[in-house]
Amino acid sequence: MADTIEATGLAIHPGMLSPAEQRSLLAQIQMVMKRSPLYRPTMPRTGKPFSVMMTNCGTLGWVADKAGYRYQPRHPETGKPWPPIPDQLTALWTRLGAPATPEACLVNIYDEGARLGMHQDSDEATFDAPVVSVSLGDTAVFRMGGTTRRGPTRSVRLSSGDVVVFGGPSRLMYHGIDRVLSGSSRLIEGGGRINLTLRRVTPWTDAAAS
Ligand code: MD3
Ligand code: FE
Repeated sequence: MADTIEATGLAIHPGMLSPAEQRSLLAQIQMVMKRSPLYRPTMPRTGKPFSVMMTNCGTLGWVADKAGYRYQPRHPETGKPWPPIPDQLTALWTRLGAPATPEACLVNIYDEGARLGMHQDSDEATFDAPVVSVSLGDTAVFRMGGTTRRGPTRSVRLSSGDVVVFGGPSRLMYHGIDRVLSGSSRLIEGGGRINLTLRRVTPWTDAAAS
């Protein structure tokens, strides 16, 4: 059962993944990163580099470069298709009641000092499915606001094994990562944090029930 379920459609599941599940998921993601190397995205127009490194798995991956933000089926540097989403993550998506199957899994890598400014996720062609976030490694200070850029925000710590479902109105809330607490987890050799976000990018069709 989720620790926090709100009218906003947000559900926080602290420690949903056991240490063994975290280790097996980390091994799967390390294989993804071998096939699909991390790259450093840049801000549209300015070309300013992100402090977060990224890659993806799934049929579509989110990329950022001088031309803009978009989803595409291939890695921007290798030109190869993204590897498939590990079964453990697809099973988690289904277990959480999310629809159809996830199309994109964005892998965000935070080293000491990396952060992610407040933003809204709005590059998808549907907002009807939730975004599912899985945290591995060092604890992050996550900031969330409302559905407009201004207004009150609150801060929540996301630790290794925590799973958050952003559905309903919370799907369009502003959010960011203020900082990562280095040395807070021993999961990842050498430290750091990995965040996985599972998403639908395009609408799906429910199979008709007779
Ligand atoms: C709320 N990632 O990839 S996870 C992102 O920890 C992103 O790497 C952060 O924001 C990270 O876009 C935050 C929590 C999260 C992810 C996606 C969301 C919250 C969200 C999408 C919609 C609403
Ligand atoms: Fe986001």
